Amino acid sequence: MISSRWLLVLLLIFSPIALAELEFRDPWIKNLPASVPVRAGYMTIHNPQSEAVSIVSLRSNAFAMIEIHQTIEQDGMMRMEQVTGLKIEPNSSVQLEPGGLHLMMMNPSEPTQAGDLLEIVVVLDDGSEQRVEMQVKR
Ligand SMILES: [Cu+2]
Repeated sequence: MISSRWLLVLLLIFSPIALAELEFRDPWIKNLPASVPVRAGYMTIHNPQSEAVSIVSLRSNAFAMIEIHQTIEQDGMMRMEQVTGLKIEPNSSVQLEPGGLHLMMMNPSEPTQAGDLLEIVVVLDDGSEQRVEMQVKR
């Protein structure tokens, strides 16, 4: 007979996790020379759940700061604007790609090289965190 303590452990292991889980597809960072203090990061973020999820912040040991930016055209000039709270609707995806939304990754702690795998932490609006490995590409 299973003791109630073991039953509790089994329930904890097999119960569905209520926290938000996003899927991060093809996360990569465009490499730049060491003299350039920022990198841009791209990926497709998919929310497979039935409720919207927002990314409230990002951090990494590999960068001093990470922001979400949107590239916009204004009066024929391209410029970037910070996005606070990137919302991903239920059962849909948001594309971070060159010329559009991107991660602005500032002041790498070490020079980056093509092939590097750099981990970032994505903080969601329910307080949960997800780790994402991003590959540096040329
Ligand atoms: Cu930017």
